[in-house]
Amino acid sequence: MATDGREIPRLAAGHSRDALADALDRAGCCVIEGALEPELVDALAADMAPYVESTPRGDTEFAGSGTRRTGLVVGRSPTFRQHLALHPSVMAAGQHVLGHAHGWNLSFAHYFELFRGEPTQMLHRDTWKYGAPPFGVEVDLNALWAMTDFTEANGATRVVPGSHTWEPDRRPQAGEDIPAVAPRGSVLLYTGLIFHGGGANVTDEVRLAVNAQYAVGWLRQTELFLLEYPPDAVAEWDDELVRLIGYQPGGPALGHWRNAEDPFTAVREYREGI
Ligand SMILES: O=C(O)CCC(=O)C(=O)O
Ligand SMILES: [Fe+2]
Repeated sequence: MATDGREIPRLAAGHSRDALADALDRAGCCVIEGALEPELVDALAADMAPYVESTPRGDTEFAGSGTRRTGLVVGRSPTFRQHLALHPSVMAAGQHVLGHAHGWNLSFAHYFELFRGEPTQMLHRDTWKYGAPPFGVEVDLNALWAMTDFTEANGATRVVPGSHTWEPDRRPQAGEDIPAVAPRGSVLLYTGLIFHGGGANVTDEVRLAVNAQYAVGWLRQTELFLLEYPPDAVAEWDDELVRLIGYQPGGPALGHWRNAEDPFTAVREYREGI
C-alpha cells in the first residue's frame, strides 16, 4: 500500500496510546482494525435503517449524487451513543490531536452510503469548511467508521499520509493519495489537515460508513447539536456524552449561558425538575 515510502499506519484494537500518538504525529492518519465488534456494526446499521430511504442524495459535486448522508446519528442510534461516540481509541486520538485546546466536542456524526457510480471526491482538507485562513494548529479529528469492508473498488477513502504537515499552498499530486483499505469494523482516523476524499465506487456494493468528526471547542460545531438535542432530549444520556455534544464551555470565557454558567447546568436542572 506504500507510495513513495508513505503509507497509512495500521493498528489493531488494544494498541498502545504511544503507538496511536506516533501514527497520528507521523502520518496524520491511521486505520485501527477490529475497533468495533461485528454485532455492533449490525446494530448501528439497524438503528439507522428506518431513516435512510428518505434521505436525499448529495446535490453538489462535493456531496456527490452517488452519496447519501443521513444526519441525526447521535439521536437516532443508541449504538452510536454507547459504543462509537466515546470509543477509547477515538478519545485518545482526540486528546492527542485536540488536547491543546481548552476543550473539544463532537462536531457532527453522519451515516454515509456510497453507491455504485460515485466518482472520486475532490481531495480536500476538512478544515476548508471553516472558510478561514489556516489556524496553525489541528482543529478537527475525523473518525470514519467502516460499516462495510472498505476496498479500493468500492470507494475506500483516499488519504494523503503526511499531508498534515504541508505548507498551506501545497496540493497533492497524482499518485500521492492512497486508498484506506479497511475491514468492516475498522475506524479510519485522520486529522483536519490531512488531504483526503471519498474513492470511486465501481462495484455493486454500497460502501457504508459513519463519519464522526471532533473539533476544538472554540470553533462552531458543524452540526447544531444544541438545536437538535435540547436539554429534555439528552436528560437520560451519559454526562460525558452530553458534554461532548456541546454542553460544556469552549474556552475559559466561551460558550456560557445566563450569568456566565456552564451549559451543562441546563441539563442538570432539567433532570432535577428545577
Ligand atoms: O466518504 C469518504 O470516504 C470521505 C468523505 C469526505 O471526506 C467528506 O465528505 O468530507
Ligand atoms: Fe472530508
